Amino acid sequence: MAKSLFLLLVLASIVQLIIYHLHFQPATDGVNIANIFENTKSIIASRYNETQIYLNRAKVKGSTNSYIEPVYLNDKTGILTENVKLENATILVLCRNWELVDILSSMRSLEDKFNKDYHYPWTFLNDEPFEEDFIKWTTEMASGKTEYGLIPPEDWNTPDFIDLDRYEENIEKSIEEGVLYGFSKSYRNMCHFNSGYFFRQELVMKYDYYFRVEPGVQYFCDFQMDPFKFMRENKKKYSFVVTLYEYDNTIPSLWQTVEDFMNQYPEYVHPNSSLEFITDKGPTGGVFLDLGESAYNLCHFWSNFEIGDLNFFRSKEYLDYFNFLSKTGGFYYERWGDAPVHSIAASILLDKNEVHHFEDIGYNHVPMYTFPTASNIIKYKRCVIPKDVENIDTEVSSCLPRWWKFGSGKRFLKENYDENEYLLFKQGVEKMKT
Ligand SMILES: Nc1nc2c(ncn2[C@@H]2O[C@H](COP(=O)(O)OP(=O)(O)OP(=O)(O)O)[C@@H](O)[C@H]2O)c(=O)[nH]1
Ligand SMILES: [Mg+2]
Repeated sequence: MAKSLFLLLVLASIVQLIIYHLHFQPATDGVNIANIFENTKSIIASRYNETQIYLNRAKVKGSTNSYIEPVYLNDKTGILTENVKLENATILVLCRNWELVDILSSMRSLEDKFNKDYHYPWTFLNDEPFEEDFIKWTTEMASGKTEYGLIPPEDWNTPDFIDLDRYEENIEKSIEEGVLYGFSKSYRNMCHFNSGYFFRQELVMKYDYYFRVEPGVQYFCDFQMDPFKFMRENKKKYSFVVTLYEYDNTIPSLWQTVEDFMNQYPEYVHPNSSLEFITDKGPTGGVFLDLGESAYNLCHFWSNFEIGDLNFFRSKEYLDYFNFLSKTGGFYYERWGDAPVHSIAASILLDKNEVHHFEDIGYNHVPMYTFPTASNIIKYKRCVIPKDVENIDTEVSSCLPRWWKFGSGKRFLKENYDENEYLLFKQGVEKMKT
């Protein structure tokens, strides 16, 4: 048995030697095996480099479902590091206890796409005390600390000077005319609060910047940057993702009130304001729209997404503006929304360059979607966009073309390219020149 096994092994070795010999015969037809080997080695090495680049990118992205420790982005190297300075900012939510599931969904989306790398604190405000369950689950979902504030009744309730008969009349009229949320008193309180009080709530006073988040919203792309830092470094005071036309039956006398305000305080209108953005009624992209009677073209920034400088809202200019508007009672005798109120303020009181359009975040608040369309941005920011949805930015109802024309123009926030590929490209261009 042992003998035949030995013979078998000897035979196998001989066969192996023959195969080896045949296979590695020096090439006679001009093919150099050593060269092929060297080439293969260099291809493998370059693939390895690509893999490294890819892995570095993957690290920067910090995939949500990976087990990478939550760490911060370092702008200079693009490599994740824990040495990053946070801004004095909070993510701000106004909502009701029954909106828990929808706010958890918004939180999860924003944590995954942005805050898991930064751990900014969340601040929750409510006109009623938050329930234990609400506090428990939102605290679990947040990667930063959470704070819960009860809005004082004087900041929330309908002001005493409002004539209740006139108020009731408008509620009835709004119902008859089908004004959006025209039936709701709490909606009016909410709009009044969001126009004049959110920025001076006790829990919010310590912050310089806020990021407004509403229940049931979604963010589609990885941020890969700190928008608060962007705001501070670039001296931005207000930012938006969607801009569209307001329903004019919610604000019949708003623009006249704004004109009265501007007449009383002409010095408040910024010399480089975006006034044209909100008053131009010309066609954009060949589209003609009937934009109502007043000089206001109804363009506003959709305020369910906002990142802003709280000190702008706390400024004398803004407070004078808000008080001027509030004392006319228009929040109640009509149904003024906080979106046109904020937008008109940002458009007249600020330098147009202090207002920023974040174009590559990707966002949905029912019923609108906005998302980047350039394939490289979608790829590098790992955007996942629902199928068969319209991008509001290219719809007739978007004011974005007006913003590009009359606001601070189109800007790219972050170049999404691989530095090595870019260097090769530049070298190629140089070569072609010589
Ligand atoms: N605490 C509290 N929050 C409210 C109240 N009404 C609205 N909110 C919040 O204020 C924000 C705006 O209200 P929404 O009802 O979303 O208004 P909207 O975005 O114009 O309308 P939707 O299309 O319904 O989302 C959201 O964050 C709400 O959760 C209220 O009565 N109390
Ligand atoms: Mg909403």
